[in-house]
Amino acid sequence: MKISLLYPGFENWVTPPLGLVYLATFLKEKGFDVSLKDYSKRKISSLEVIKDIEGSNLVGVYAGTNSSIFRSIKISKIAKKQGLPVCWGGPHPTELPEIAIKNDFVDYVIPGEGELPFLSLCNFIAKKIPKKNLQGVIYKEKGLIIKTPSLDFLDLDTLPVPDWNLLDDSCLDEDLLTYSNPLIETSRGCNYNCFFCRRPISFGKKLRYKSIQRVIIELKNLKKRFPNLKRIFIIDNTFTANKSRTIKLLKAIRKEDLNFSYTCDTRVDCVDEEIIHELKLTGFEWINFGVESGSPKILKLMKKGISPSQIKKAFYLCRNVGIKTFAFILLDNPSETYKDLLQTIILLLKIRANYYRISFLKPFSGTELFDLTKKYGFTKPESLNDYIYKIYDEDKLTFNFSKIHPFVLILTRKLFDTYNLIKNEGIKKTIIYVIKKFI
Ligand code: B12
Ligand code: SF4
Repeated sequence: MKISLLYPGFENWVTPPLGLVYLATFLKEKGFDVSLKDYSKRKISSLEVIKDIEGSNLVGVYAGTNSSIFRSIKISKIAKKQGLPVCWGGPHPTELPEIAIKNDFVDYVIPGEGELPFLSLCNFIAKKIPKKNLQGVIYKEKGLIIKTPSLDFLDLDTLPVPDWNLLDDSCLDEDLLTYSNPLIETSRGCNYNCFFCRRPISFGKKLRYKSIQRVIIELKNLKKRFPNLKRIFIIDNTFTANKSRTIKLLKAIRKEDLNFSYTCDTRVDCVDEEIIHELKLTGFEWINFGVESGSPKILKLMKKGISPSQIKKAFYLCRNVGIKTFAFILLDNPSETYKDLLQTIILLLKIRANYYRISFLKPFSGTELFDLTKKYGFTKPESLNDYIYKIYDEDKLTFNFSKIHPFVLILTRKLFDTYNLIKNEGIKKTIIYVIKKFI
């Protein structure tokens, strides 16, 4: 039985599909013949897809939450035309399985963690189990949508080490070999409650860690597969959430001759002087923080659980040791006023991040934010077209939940985007100094 896993990617850049590498490795270990194709950095051609899925019994497609979904749709329609069953997984069907399954080019949907449910689907297609034994899979039958019982979250150490050799070489261009950030995951889940976030809903509120030994094996494997690799992006939701485990892991990494530089995501309240020092020693070049807002009122509304002083401290600690900082900010929050925006701008100037990424709030289904925005007339998307209109581009200001004029919000974003382009640190410092004088 042959399974094709297809990653739509983006037309202009490469991001390695870690989720599909996991699925492919897992199924291969279970004895299935699996191929993994990544269509990044090119237009999707029907001929290429048809060739790739030839002889397959099942096609699995990653479906994301932004414009790449159009590419997932295209791939799925091609596969369907070839008479093959199509299964969707990834962030979009995880959030809105009932919309994903409505598409006539999708036969099965697997929300959330994919390994065990996809195995059950493959076993069914291979006629090893009856349909009634499917688990964690949603499908259509006689016009009805059938939801099978969901499965418990996995113990990550039971998964095989991702086999990066399964990744189709066609996307491994210069970017990946020398510059881009292959991903590594050392934990899944998140035990925080930020009101806009689906992560704890999709992957569980309990943090599940891989053993330290296991993470080291994965890092060594990456080095073997991509010998010129320089940077690694650790995609855990909050890499430093458990201080003692993080420090043990960092010390273990330092014992190996890996010579990578690293980027991770974490929270400002999950770092202190000691952790930052350890991260620096291990080769961390960037830390991405969810700053979200400079207004205590908005931070409270978001249930972010952090304060402006914690934000300032975390950025100060990083700057002090020379780790670059990336600040994620969310604007257009319900009840956000000009005063809140000003507090945010002042905080952003004070923290002197190396990069600012301003997004406009988009309510994902199932979140507390989603319930709140119903009061503002926001409704759940009813169809894929509705979803695409409402959600797909976080950079667009589709709504106006705040009390701030859209022009001001867009201008704020544009100003920080422009600031990001300035390479000279001296010029940046002067700009911030001058602006601070005026406000
Ligand atoms: C790396 C990353 C990216 C990278 C690359 C994504 C990639 N190659 O997968 C880039 C930079 C492109 C990116 C962009 C965006 N991202 Co992003 N990204 C991540 C990040 C940090 C890691 C993704 C990852 O590898 N996870 C680990 C793997 C194992 O999980 P996974 O990919 O979800 O795969 C599992 C399941 O989803 C499932 N599965 C996946 N594919 C398939 C296919 C089939 C057939 C089946 C059965 C199952 C299945 O099985 C896998 C194993 O269990 C996550 C946060 C996180 N920690 O996961 C955010 C995250 C996925 N991104 C998010 C967002 C919002 C975006 C953007 C919309 C941002 C923007 N402003 O444009 C875009 C949209 C991209 C897209 N196509 O969806 C959100 C999604 C929110 C949601 N809807 O739930 C997340 C959860 C971050 C967050 N906390 O909000 N992202
Ligand atoms: S934003 Fe980050 S810390 Fe907050 S719930 Fe989501 S993953 Fe967890």
